[in-house]
Amino acid sequence: MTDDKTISKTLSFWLRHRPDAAGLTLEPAGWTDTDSVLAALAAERIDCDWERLLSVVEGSDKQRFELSADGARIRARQGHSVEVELGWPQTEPPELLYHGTVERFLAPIRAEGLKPMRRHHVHLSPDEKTATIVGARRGEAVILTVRAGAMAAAGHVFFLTGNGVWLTDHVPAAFLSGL
Ligand code: HQG
Repeated sequence: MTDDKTISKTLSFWLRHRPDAAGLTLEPAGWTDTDSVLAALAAERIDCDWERLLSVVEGSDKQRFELSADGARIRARQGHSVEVELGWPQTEPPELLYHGTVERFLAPIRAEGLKPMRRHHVHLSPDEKTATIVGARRGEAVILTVRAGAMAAAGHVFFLTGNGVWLTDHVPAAFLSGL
């Protein structure tokens, strides 16, 4: 049986980056038809019926996916490289947010701040523990502290996703400590 991680990775790839690879079309807010996703999984010989999909969505450690109330549509909550307007509310950030990265990125971050790289936004964590998990995906985590309150006072805007990730366009190095 296909494991949950394979299903989750396949969904992330299609719903964030390459809907065309599965013959899917995303609506402006990133939604697509759940039945089409199930059909695309079947076409890839990935063993996943509706119950399984629901359990992958609900069991996702980071709550990466969201189903519409009637289950007819599904989307990724964030992390897209395709153009989507997710509509997360602009939210006043706490005084401090955190970003987990690794040593080898510190020199460019010092020079140009945090950039979205291949995503639409810079992703920030509400606490150091979460940032450590994010950074550790790439090696030994280095935690940068973001003076989010000061950024907001300077006119930067923040969005809060349904699964607690803070998004912003760019964090200038002047608002970072730990570099
Ligand atoms: C780094 C995962 C060079 C940045 C995670 C990071 C998170 C720079 C990498 C979510 C830079 C981008 C987001 C600059 C930033 N020069 N490197 N100027 N500015 N970077 O994956 O924050 O599994 O796009 O430090 O758990 O690591 O996808 O962002 O190391 O929640 O659901 O460039 O993705 O969630 O990497 O992770 P990413 P991230 P999912």
